[in-house]
Amino acid sequence: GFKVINQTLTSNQTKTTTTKFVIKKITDTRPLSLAGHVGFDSLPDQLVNKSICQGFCFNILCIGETGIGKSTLMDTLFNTNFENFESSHFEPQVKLRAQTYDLQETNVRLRLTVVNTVGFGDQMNKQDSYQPVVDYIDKQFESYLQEELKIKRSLHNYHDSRVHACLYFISPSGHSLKSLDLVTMKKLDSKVNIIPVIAKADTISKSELHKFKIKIMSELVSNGVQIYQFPLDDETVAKVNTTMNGHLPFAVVGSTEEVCVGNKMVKARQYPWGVVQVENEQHCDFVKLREMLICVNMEDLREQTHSRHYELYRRCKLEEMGFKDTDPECKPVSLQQTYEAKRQEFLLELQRREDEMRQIFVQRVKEKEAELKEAERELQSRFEQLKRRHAEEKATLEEKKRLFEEDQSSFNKRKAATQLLQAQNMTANGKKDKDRKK
Ligand SMILES: Nc1nc2c(ncn2[C@@H]2O[C@H](COP(=O)(O)OP(=O)(O)OP(=O)(O)O)[C@@H](O)[C@H]2O)c(=O)[nH]1
Ligand SMILES: [Mg+2]
Repeated sequence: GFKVINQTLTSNQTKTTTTKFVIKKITDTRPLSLAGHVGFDSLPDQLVNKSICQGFCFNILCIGETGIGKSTLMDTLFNTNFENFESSHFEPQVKLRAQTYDLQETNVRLRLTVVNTVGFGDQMNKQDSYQPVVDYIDKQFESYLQEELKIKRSLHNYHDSRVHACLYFISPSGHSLKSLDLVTMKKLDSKVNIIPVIAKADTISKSELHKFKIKIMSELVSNGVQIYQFPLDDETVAKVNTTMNGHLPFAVVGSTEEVCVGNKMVKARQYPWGVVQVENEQHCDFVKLREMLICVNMEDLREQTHSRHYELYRRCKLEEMGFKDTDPECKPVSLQQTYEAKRQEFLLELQRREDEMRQIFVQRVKEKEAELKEAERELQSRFEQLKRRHAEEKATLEEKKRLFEEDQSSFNKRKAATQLLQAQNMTANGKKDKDRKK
């Protein structure tokens, strides 16, 4: 089982062509015939039984203006009465309302979640009307991813809330798509399987409807909006799916009212001029939608959601977190390696920060020390100055004291001299008087 593969390699440096032989071992698998019945041909049945046992889950998101017929269509599609709340036209923001129901048809259980937009298209500023829808879809992906990333996962009984199909209700204007429709669908086409439907198709004439469908499809194409295409890989449904892809967007009519047509009660809308039968393919595409959405492609919608839309979300999210399958040189790296590298990076960063903080601390201490020294120096110099001034003042005072004492002593001397003089004068005068008396 060896095979020689002739490979031609172009060397970059020499720009010459060299030929190299690679010997590759081909995996040894050979067809063998069985001598008798073994039993693994029951594997598909085992799978079916297991799935029936587990039950199924399907989530539909209905996007459309208030009162465009979302709830009526859901009731008509599933032949039941879901809880319906009429929305007001005065919601300040677009919201989403999700309700989950357990349905059963023969022995198949289906957990169905219907999510409706509330107040879509009602605000004056419709710039961010798509955002709550995007957020809702992402949030469901995120919950699933978080469950997947858990150590103890319980995906087998996890209630998968990811949106499998998005019915986008186009208003039957017969004119063209609104910019809100295009912007919203463009924002969602990589996140969800979009199935556009023309709502209340009984309000538009046959010829107008035909032109309207063509116009919508060409607008979607020219704006690069990718809507869900019914798959062609399964031969058993390829033919019907091809035909149905050509009928998009489906023009639908919803009604829970029953009208007697012939001798049968049928779902219909009754008008003064006639009856629109919901399940009559001459009247609208309701049956086509039900057939495609529920009977033929429900599993593909579920699968596409997981393998395309969720996969994209997961990839972007993990890349955002820094995980990659290959390094810059295109060599494969494992999760473990990325984790180790990240850990190392984190530790280095921690070390760097610690060093930085330590340096800052040392710097601060130095600064404080210098500040204190400066203050001490200032105090010292003030003290010296005061001491000097004190000494100077003392000297001046002492000088003054000395001068004063000098003054005092010279005064005293003069005083004594005067007193002496006075005394001498007095004695001299007394002698003269005595002499005169004599
Ligand atoms: N002509 C016509 N009217 C319809 C159709 N489907 C629903 N309606 C009517 O439109 C009105 C609103 O229908 P709903 O199904 O409540 O619309 P909605 O989109 O769920 O409305 P909100 O949930 O309040 O936003 C009702 O009076 C329905 O009878 C339809 O296919 N054609
Ligand atoms: Mg409703």
